[in-house]
Amino acid sequence: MSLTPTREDKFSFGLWTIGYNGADPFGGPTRPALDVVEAVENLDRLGAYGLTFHDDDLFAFGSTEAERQTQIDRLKGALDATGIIVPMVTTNLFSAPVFKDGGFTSNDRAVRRFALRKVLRNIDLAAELGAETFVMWGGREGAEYDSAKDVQAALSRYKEAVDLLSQYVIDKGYGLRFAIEPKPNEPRGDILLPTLGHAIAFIETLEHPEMAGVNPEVGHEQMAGLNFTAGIAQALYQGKLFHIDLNGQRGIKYDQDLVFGHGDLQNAFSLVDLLEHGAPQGGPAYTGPRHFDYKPSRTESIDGVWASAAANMRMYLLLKERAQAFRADPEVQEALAASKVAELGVPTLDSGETYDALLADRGAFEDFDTDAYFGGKGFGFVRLQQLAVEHLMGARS
Ligand code: DIG
Ligand code: MN
Ligand code: MN
Repeated sequence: MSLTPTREDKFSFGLWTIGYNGADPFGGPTRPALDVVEAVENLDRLGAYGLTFHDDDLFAFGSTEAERQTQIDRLKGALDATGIIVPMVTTNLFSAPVFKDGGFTSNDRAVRRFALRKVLRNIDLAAELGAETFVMWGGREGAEYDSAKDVQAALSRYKEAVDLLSQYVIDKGYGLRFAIEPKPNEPRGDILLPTLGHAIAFIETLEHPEMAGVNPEVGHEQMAGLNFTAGIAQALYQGKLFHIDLNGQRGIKYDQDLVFGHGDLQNAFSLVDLLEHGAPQGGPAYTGPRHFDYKPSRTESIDGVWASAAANMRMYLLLKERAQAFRADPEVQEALAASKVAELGVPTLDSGETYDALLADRGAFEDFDTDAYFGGKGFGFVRLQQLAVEHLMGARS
């Protein structure tokens, strides 16, 4: 397997990631702004296939019509020249002061109407550029104080917004789907729809739930202490993994947005194994973009920025290679069988078996030997985990 990224790997990057200038709450920029044409040309050079962006990444909030169009035309020129595509577009409803209490769920109705107009316009641009996914990260939707936000009303307003935008996409005939991106906190003390579980539950309340899925980010679920791979498995189970934000996070702390795999490496390994081999028939469970939403560390020069972009893709390909070896290892297959992992896929009831039949089956209860599980019938999970870690470490091939 090659470790050189190709378009077929479907690696994409946010313009705001490689364009991150290093500014944080405790210090100003350490790097100059990155021009979109330079970004596209370098992503092409590194082997990526896509660029994503917020409207404000491409043209500053408050740009004139001419300034906005100039940037759009420059982006289009770079895309035409390189073949890089725009798989996803998203809207910045979190940076400008007007959004200080959010966009769709600001307590200020006029701000909510402005936010809807900003997104409607950005949907047109997304469709014009051929994007398939429209991400909505409600970074400012939330509160610091419980009494300041009627969460039930906020959910109603969020539903109202997504229902309107969905109807707009339907009426326009755009090939777009929405992907809600959860995050538990930061920048708000508590963000609405904090985990992918909350988001999936919310989607079921929409008028067009089939048009909405999730865009889970590794670090965001892990900021909440959750297992990202298990969450992705549920998103796949419910047919709602419309997009994914890959990065790294080292425990429950501020959103680090590290290079993919530079945080919880074992969970990154199991995630790649799931994405690449987790379909019921064993094939890829997810065929969408492998999108990196990370921040090149503030410490890096522009050379370090491109090295970090390459690192994301190399980490994914190395983990994909290790996952293939893991699955191909006869001892792993034997350990999986000993751990009864595939048996969980067997229905608990026989085909057509009723609860009456179960109640009549003495082997299921009256004659079932529970004592055998004391000191015996071990599952061998630790052996299986050791094999996985050894493959991850390259100690087995
Ligand atoms: C942060 O993780 C968010 C924003 O960067 C953006 O709105 C979204 C797109 O993936 N991720
Ligand atoms: Mn993040
Ligand atoms: Mn993200």
